[in-house]
Amino acid sequence: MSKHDTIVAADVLVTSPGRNFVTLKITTGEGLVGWGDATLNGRELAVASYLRDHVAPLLVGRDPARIEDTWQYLYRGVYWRRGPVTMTAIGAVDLALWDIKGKTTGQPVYQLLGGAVRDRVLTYTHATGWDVPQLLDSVDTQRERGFLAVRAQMGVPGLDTVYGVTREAAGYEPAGRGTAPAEEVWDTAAYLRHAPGALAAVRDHVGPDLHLLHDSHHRLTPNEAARLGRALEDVDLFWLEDVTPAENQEVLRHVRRHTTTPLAIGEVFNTVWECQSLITEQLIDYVRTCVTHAGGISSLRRIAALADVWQVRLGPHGPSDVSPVALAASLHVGLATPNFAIQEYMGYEPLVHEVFRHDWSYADGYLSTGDSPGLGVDVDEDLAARFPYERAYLPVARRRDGSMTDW
Ligand code: CS2
Ligand code: MG
Repeated sequence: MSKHDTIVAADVLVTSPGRNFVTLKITTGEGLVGWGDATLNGRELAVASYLRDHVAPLLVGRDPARIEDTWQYLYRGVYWRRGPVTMTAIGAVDLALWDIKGKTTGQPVYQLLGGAVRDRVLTYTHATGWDVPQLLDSVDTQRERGFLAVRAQMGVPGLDTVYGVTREAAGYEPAGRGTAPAEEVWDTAAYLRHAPGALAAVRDHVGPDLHLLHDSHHRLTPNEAARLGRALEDVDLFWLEDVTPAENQEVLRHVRRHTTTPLAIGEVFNTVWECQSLITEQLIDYVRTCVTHAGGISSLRRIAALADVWQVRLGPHGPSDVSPVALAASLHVGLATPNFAIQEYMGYEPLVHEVFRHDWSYADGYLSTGDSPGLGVDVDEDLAARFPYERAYLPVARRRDGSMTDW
């Protein structure tokens, strides 16, 4: 790319090969294309509009090489800072510009981030089971696929549905298609009576070596979280995730006082500032921020740097609603970041891999990037166009008395 190359187009692709994805395509005058994931599960069109209607016109004519200046321009210039829509849009621009810079220099992005500090990235995937035997089977399936770390989620006796768990052996899809969110009934007391025993059964089944993770998905009060963390200490979890909503971060002090079970929080965070107290007060062991929803590679590196000062490690969010473009970006950060611990990899349907062709790969419990210039992903636009957006929502959770609860 010559010094005078400029952005000539910024287009937004919304496609739904089994689930909705929003992807930003930035094109330069010299024909270079960069891709960025802009998917925000359940609110996809908000980000698509933010990009199409407000950001794309500002990108045309800009120097694609000025990644940080573009990030600062879109973050500090918008006035209405932070939040998932704004930061997912900025994240998509950031990913696309890093992709272009890699293609300009002929280097995979991790080389531009200082080169590899590891050869491959440890990953974990999901095991779910409505009852304990089904959960053990699901864990075994993932172990047979070579995973060294598995998240275990289970049904709860007395509840008809539990988010993240299916009654069939198949994995769950977070967002359900339809014109309104599914309504689920949640009972924390029933969950707390059941989860410790179910997770202890998994640990007994798999032995001491498999890394086990569990996601409480924001559902507990601080004291419930403290009780659960203490009850799980002998299960030796790699982490207990999102024990309680993290708007009020001071409450984690109570949890931390009562349990040494490692805590992971951050998948719903959008900037380093939301992570700040949890990191500097040592209230978490892992920060879960996602390379898209937290504002891109440039932003995730800032979070990693702050976390490193406090010996907090990264374990970025990587469900099916983070596209293969974002997973690639997260892996490039993972290869080049010393305190990157583990990458979530829920997996994708085969069609998604066809739409988003990528050079990253899974083997024997680890994910590896390729050495293609940029992020190593290309979008089959013709194939993507065959799957138009379909309205889908994440469920909502209510207590048995009908009141809304966190999830
Ligand atoms: C979950 C996600 O993977 C996880 O840790 O918290 O499945 C989350 O529920 C979805 O990404 C929401 O869209
Ligand atoms: Mg989670």
